[in-house]
Amino acid sequence: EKAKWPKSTVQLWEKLSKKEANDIETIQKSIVHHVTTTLARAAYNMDNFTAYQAVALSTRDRLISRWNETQGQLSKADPKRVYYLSLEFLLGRSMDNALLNMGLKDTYGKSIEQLGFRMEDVIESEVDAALGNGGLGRLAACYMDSLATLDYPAWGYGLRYTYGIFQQRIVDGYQTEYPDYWLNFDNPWELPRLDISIQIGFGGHVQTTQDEYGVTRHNWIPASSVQAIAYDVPIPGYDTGNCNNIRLWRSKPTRVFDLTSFNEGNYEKSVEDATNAEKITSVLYPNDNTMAGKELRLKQQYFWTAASLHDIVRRFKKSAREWTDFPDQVAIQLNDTHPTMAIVELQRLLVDEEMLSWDDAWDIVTKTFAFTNHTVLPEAMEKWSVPMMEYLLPRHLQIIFDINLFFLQKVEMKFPNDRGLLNRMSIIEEAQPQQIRMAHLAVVGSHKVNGVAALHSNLIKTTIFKDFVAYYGEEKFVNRTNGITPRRWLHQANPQLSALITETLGSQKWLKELTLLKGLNNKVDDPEFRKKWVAIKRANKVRLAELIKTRCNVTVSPDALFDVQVKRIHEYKRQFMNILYVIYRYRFIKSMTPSQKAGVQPRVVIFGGKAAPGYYIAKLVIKLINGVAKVVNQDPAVGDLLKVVFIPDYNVSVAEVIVPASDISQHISTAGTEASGTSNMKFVLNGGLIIGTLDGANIEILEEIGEDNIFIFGCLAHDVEDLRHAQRYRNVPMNPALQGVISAIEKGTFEDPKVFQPLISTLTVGKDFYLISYDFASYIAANQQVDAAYKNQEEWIKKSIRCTANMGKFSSDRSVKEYADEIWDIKPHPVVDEGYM
Ligand code: GPW
Repeated sequence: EKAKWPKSTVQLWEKLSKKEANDIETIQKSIVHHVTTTLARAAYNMDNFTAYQAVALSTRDRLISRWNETQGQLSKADPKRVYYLSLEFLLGRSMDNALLNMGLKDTYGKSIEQLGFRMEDVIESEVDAALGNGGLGRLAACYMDSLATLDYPAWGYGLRYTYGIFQQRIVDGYQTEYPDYWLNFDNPWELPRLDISIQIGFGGHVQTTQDEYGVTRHNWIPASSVQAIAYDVPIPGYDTGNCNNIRLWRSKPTRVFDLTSFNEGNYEKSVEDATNAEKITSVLYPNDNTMAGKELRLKQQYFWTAASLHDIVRRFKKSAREWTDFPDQVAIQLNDTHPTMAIVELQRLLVDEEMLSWDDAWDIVTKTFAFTNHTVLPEAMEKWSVPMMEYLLPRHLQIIFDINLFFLQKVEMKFPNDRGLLNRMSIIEEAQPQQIRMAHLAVVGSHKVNGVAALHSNLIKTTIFKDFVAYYGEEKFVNRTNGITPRRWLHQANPQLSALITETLGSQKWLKELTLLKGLNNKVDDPEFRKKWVAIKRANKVRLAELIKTRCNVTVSPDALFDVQVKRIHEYKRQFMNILYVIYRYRFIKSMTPSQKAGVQPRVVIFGGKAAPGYYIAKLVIKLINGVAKVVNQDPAVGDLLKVVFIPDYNVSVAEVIVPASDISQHISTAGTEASGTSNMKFVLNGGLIIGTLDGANIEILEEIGEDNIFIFGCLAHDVEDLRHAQRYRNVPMNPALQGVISAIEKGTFEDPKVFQPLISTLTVGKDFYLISYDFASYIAANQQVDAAYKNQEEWIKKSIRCTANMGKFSSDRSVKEYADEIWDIKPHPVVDEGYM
């Protein structure tokens, strides 16, 4: 204990734990030190990857020192904190981001250049941390960046998967999946906390007893248990000493509990049990916007929420406070329904272990949790079968039934004798077997429920949560439009544009106050500025063209219009409609005379994205895109007028190359299906125009940048139900242009047409649920407007500048502030630089 030490010892520690300086010489020393000792390499026997490892370790030292300082000061002050529970944190690479946020990139760049390495090459050696599927996981990462930058006391909690999202390779046009064993080389961006271990139970039975006051007590006796081990990922804020934490749990076998098999003399069985324990955090489920219902996934969810809650409760208990103070110290945000078991686990801890009354406990629980919904798609709604829950978590099942009973009793009081209503609102769905509706449980257990864009937040109030709005009132249901961090998605991904903006606005303040970008509106009429602007876009397109050459072996001209659709492959996102239009365009070009061709705007159509491994139709869309690409790219009648590429293995670091290079990107989901979208924000922030439907955040982007700077088409969310009804029950003929395209596929223009029959059937037998035929005419028209607008380059550049200038609203700093002020009720807590490591 420090307090017992003689003064001289304390002084010695203080002297030796002064922070390292950040001059070139000190940094070079630290890099070489890591090369020769930590990595045990000879100084001259080095490649880019070794250089990366050494720079990463040196960067990590500085991160840890900030982490210690921040967390030490927070422990003392003990302000209210927010805990962001997310099954996914899609961080991508860390080094570039950490150096930029800490303001050390230039110094490190110079340091390693003198040592014989180029920063770009060293950065490229890092593998992505891909612990997420898509938008939901990347949103969590952007929010962590903003929370740290704004000095909010915030921790993320998640799982440390051994395998992240699979790697995608294209073989014969088909997606094939390979395991993403990202921890092959040590991960320098995590701090293993092997001392922090929490025991998590599964299965068993519930013991019911009467205590000395005659009160019924429930005691869960699990049949087996596993250990949760903490791995901490430091998240440095930009331009602040603050450094937050994401705690990821890894499952390990317990040494104390699972001795049954061993004691029965069954050694092999006990080793098998141990291996099963490790399985819990072995793999990220690769489904986006769909629910698979696998038992191991429920195990993951409980393992993670129970470990996180134990940790949170332990931290709370360090200070002598009343349980009623818990919601004044702790806010927990549920990122979708995945962590909903945390509601049940906290109620169990408070009632069974802390001996609070049910009502007192429930009051604390509902004041603590808030819930973000990210979709209205029925196939994504999480439901767990009652028998599975009973088998894995018997006490939790009892609690869920009690929560439901007390809730429905209150509903009955407010709306008597409405059996249909109780049926609809029940947490338990009366199916065979019964199902637990996690979204209902999340709503009932939270004090606030939010959607992720204005349209979406309104939609959930009129569809999936309609009855709940009638019961709780409007105030519980709020909107928090998503945002993205401008640090990664402009400053880091587009350094040249970032530099031009800083030069133009006179400082870097815009990176923390994104609405300052409005200042660029004055520059629209400055031809010199426009020249610089377009030169940067072109340089970014050259870089993307190089990536396309390497990955797809297709040569594309940076002078063509770059048209991009990168996102998870899903029917509702309508990549199918995009490639059908490409076929239309291809056939149109082929029908032209040479003089007509001279008037065609050359386009490169760029696709990227993963399909869930079990999503057959989505995988056929990838196959079709590659089939079309193969034919179009080698057709001399088309030449450079049209190229089609599918960039394999789309991920965060590939997005950082694609986003700054886009002229137009596609956000074309059927209205009402894309809750928000966040890549739309990334593209527009980088001066890329978008073509999109009136869906998700597209609507708010339109409001901010103005209708002259965006290409909108398609039906309204409000009309979708009627249009689907017509598709189903009346014989609506297919759009004739689309009919022509389908015939071309069926004639075998792109390989064996039999392959694509199931895909085509979604339009016919499947009654075109996503309304591709209905929207096709306006989609063609919008694409013609894009071509026409691009012809007028000076006007196009003006639109591009206006895009960037008016995107201030979509900073995740704004989103996070809105959560902090009205949902979490937390305040910034800036760290004081005391100069110690
Ligand atoms: F189904 N989103 C996602 F709601 O990326 F859980 N994965 C998912 O599994 C779900 C949603 C879920 C996305 C939405 O599709 C997208 O519109 C939104 O911008 C993003 O979450 C962040 O809110």
